[in-house]
Amino acid sequence: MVKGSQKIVAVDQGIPIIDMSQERSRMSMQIVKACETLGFFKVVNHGVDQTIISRMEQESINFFAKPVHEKKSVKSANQPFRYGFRDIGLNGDSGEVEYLLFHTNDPDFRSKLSFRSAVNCYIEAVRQLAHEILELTAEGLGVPPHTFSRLISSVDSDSILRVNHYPPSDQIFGGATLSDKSVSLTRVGFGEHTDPQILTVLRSNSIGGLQVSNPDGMWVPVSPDPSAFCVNVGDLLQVMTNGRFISVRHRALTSEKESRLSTAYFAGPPLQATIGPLQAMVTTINQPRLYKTFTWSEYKKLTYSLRLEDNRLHMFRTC
Ligand code: GA4
Repeated sequence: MVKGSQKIVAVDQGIPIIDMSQERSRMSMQIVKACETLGFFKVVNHGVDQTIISRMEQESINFFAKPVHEKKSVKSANQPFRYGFRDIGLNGDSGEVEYLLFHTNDPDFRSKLSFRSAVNCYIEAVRQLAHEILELTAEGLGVPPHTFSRLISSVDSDSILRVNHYPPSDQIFGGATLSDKSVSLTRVGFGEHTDPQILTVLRSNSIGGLQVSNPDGMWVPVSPDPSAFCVNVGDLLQVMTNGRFISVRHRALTSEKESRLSTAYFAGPPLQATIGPLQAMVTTINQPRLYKTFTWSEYKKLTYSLRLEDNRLHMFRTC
């Protein structure tokens, strides 16, 4: 069941929606503001072809409907990248979720997927969207346009695709009828955490469950909108902006009666990329340097040595 006393506020309270068909300078200002205040926003009129999205969704539904032994046969030589059921990460975290997790440029794993063509088209579309958002972000901050986007467009960028299926909670209970109607069947599908990469672009079906933590520490449920993408700041973007942007904590709860399906693209840099606060974001008096410089490989290693909800960023603080 859902633990903790953190309060839940109204759906979508304070969640910015950014219309990507509007004028560029307005968009870039809105993106920067959203990244500074919440670290999370929705984009609409994003230009990603609906056929690509629908194909990806239908193929994912078909995949998760397969018998368990078939799903389990989708493996990668690389341990965390595979089909997974309940287990999250390497240190004992779990949730009411089954998922597919893979590097976006791992041809070996993708070749094992029956729906690789839908996946390839989807990855290309969301990669372009993430690229565009990062260029707008740079423009809004007044730094060179490719500052962030170059990190994710390199051929060896370490980006990940995750397809999550959250079965309805009444299925988790095995269909048993609970006589006490006041018992909530809501369960944690994916526990609270921040994303370690630069930026995440997520889409879900029409079932809600995603919640983000606002600056007052309250959970804000995000209303599902299959025609929008949700975007959140990851740890590396918080570091590069010297703490100006917020790598937002978020979690996913299961719905009582319906399956939730979400697809997240985690835009990451090459393993050897050096990450640290941008010079333009540091001034000796007002914005002293908050983080040390590290490689993505070092940060990723640390990430996998910790638990899901752990705060990894403070280990790289300068003070
Ligand atoms: C959270 C964001 C992505 O889903 C992910 C997750 C990864 C995993 O599931 O293997 C992690 C988690 C995520 C952060 C802490 C570690 C690693 C599970 C976990 C306990 C793929 C990622 O990059 O980091």
